[in-house]
Amino acid sequence: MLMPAVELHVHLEGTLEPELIFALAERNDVELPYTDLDDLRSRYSFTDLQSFLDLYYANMTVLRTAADFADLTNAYLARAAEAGVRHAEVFLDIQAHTGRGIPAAEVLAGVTGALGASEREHGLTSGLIVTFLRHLPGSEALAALEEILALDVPLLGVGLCSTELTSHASEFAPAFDLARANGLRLVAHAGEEGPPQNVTDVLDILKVERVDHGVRAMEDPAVVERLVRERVPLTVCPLSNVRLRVVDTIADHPLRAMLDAGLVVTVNSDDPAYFGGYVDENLRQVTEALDLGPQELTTLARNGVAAAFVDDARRQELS
Ligand code: ES4
Ligand code: ZN
Repeated sequence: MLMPAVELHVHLEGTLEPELIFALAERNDVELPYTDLDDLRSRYSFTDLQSFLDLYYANMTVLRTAADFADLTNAYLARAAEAGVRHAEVFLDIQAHTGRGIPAAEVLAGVTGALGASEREHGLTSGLIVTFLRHLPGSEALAALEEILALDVPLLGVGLCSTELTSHASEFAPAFDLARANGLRLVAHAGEEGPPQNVTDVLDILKVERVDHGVRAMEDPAVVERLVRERVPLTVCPLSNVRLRVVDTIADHPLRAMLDAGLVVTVNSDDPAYFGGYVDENLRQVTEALDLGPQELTTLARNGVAAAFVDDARRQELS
């Protein structure tokens, strides 16, 4: 199968597999509220985004040291390499860790150490995008970015995730303005559970260069027309959308309609440890359910390369 060479929408904490949760709990003496692996796995059934986020944040308590974050990152990189990924841009919810007392420097030492060795150790290039949590105040996003910038670690960009339903994008404009002033690349989740207007807002107010998910943009032809005209990439995550009930089944996924509309869509895994598969499995399932052919698969691969935040030389290599 034609595999896309890049992954642009994956939350590092969403790659935390049940086995690693138990191993890290043991290493760090963290008491888990699950009797065993099967008990934990039985909870991976979600009714909406929030029901997933509750478990996702709870499981992060096992991540405590730089070594834990390095192990998590290396496990993802190894699995991505296996899927044929040659360039990955990974999200990190830094506030979910600093908020429970883990210093940003500890988290970032583990993550950036592993990412910095990704080419040598796993054969893929990578970049880090720190994602602000939309359920927390915009002032905390700004403070988090100020703290990270002072640490002077390698950083590709910033993003925005968590629930779209309880805040306005404008709250995060100061953080995104500071990121832009520091030459960082900008992305945001929008149009996942929220309406098409949220997609317009992150483009106009936060000036993002890519939209994460964006599937609900399909409800507004004017928004679709703009995204096509401006060639704004949308990082779509099919299995995530099914598991979080954004769409009913994989066969109902709008990916083919999005391609047919001329949108610059890519296929990604989001939180693969929770949603039933890494990027290869996402692609396999949409290919089968939507009967995608070589033309669509080539377009998806090309879109990924075009949407990646890489220099011209690397883009050429990935093409
Ligand atoms: C997320 Cl699927 C999804 N949507 C929004 N925020 C997130 N954080 C982690 N996964
Ligand atoms: Zn996401």
